[in-house]
Amino acid sequence: MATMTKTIYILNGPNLNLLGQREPEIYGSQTLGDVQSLCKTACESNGYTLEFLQTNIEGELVNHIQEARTKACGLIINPAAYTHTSIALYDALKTLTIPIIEVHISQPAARESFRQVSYVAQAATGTISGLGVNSYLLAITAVINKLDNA
Ligand code: CA2
Repeated sequence: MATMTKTIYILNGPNLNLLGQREPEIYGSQTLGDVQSLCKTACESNGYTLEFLQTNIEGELVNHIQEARTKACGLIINPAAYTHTSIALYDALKTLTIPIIEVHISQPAARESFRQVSYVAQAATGTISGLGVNSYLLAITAVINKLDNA
């Protein structure tokens, strides 16, 4: 039997490289580097490898999602503003058969009207939002539970 890859992809969209540097009242004071370290520890302590990426470019997110088709056993994505606009991300995510968890640091449902639609949610297995950077750790638990109970 082929061995299943044990790599979890975490993709981050535009402006998340600024995490911890602006709007701490909405997004907290931890940096994306801090989030990456927390996620690495959470994955490795459960026997998984982490691939953690950020890009401001929509097409690069599409490329990473396509890469995940063969290289990942689960995908976690914070698409940032592309959540609310991107049919390209929706189409790419629909080609995956692995668990997909959409994460948000804030709670878009409690924010502006333009954040009330998520194209990504329509392709995701589940969504975790509003829990600060802990949303990422809960998403890792969700992916691992899905895989271990499959
Ligand atoms: O709450 C989230 O995680 C969001 O995905 C963040 C996006 C927003 O467009 C989504 O509606 C919800 C914005 C990311 C911007 O990141 C910044 C980080 C620090 C300072 C300024 C922006």
